[in-house]
Amino acid sequence: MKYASINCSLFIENRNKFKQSLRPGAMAMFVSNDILPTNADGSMGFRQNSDLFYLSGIDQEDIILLIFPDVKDGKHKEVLFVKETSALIAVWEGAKLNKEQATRVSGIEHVYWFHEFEKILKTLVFQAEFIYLNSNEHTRRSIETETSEMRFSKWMREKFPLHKYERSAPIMHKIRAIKSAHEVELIQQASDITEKGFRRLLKFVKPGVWEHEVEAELIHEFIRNKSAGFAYGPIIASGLNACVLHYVENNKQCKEGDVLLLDVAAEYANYASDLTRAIPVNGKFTKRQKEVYNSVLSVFKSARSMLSVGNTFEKYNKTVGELMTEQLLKLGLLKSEEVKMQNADWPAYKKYFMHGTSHFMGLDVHDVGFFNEPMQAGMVFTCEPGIYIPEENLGIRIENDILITDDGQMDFMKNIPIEADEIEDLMNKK
Ligand SMILES: [Mn+2]
Repeated sequence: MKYASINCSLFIENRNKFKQSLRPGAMAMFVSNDILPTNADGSMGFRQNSDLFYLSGIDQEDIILLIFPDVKDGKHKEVLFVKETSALIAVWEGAKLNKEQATRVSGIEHVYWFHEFEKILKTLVFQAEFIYLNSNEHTRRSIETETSEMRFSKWMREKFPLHKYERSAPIMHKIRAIKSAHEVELIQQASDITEKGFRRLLKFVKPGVWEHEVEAELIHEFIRNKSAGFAYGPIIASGLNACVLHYVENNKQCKEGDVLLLDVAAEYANYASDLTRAIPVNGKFTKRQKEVYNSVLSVFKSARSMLSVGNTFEKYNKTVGELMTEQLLKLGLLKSEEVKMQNADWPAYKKYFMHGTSHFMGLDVHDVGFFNEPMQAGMVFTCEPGIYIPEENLGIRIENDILITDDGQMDFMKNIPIEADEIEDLMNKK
């Protein structure tokens, strides 16, 4: 891991939040993600299961976390199973955590080797009335392969078919949606690394550079600042490419007169940040580009101020849509007739702004949380309106990450240049 070690009080606190929602007599288990194979003896990079990381801080494979608050022996209230490290593993892969280190990272006293799991489980499981297992309940998940969670869940149900099984995911979604001060700090660190990358680009981008060269500048800046890399697949889209919402090829040349859309951000300690900016390739927006830019910026600023305690997504999305409609009328992209005749289920503005304005953000860039509940202090959302005009080779989106506080909101990206003039000035500074 490249990040500085995290105080285990974060994970102790997180486990306490989780335990409060368990039914009496319940045992819960969480497993680490698999390392997925590619070809021959290759594998994909490891990314920890976000819930397991949230509850333990352990960032390696072959881990099981067992939580059993009402256990009779008192000693096994929290147990961690970690992959047994050895001299051989140390030589080939680098040492894995030993038991003492696993305790230091997680704050969990009782640590066993992974291969001892079944033996210990058998001594505990028949005391448990309920067994909580985890699964990915993200509404936009798309999973073709059997995850370690699904495999584990099958195995448990086969071995212990008469227990009552419960889902951990709804509890995880509820507690992870509210970020603690410690998590806010980590997200701020990710955002600050993103800022460094963006400022580096302002000096780098000019007509003739390639989108992939821009990507290379960013990854260099991110990794040298102890990020593991991009928090999500970077979108570096010049001109018309910006109108492809999930453009990830990043292989075209940036041309004189184009606007370059950058949806690029660093992760830090598994926490995401999520930034979008649009900059003029030659350092100066045309009058029209600036008009569109300022329209998006004005919607962004109003939308950001509406991310506040008690607001609902239904109201928020409706108001953002109205603000966007106003701007599109002003830009001559919509006609008032069209707006009057519009279908309430697919309002006219959707032609130019077809995606949502906000999503939860945290350990996952599209983090877990419930959109049908009112906004609460501690929630972190992106704010990302955009206008896409393929006939003008122009797509502009502006996105910052916002923490809802008791008395308003805090913008993690308040230091990242956002005004058109400031961006132009920085691009033209020698
Ligand atoms: Mn986003």
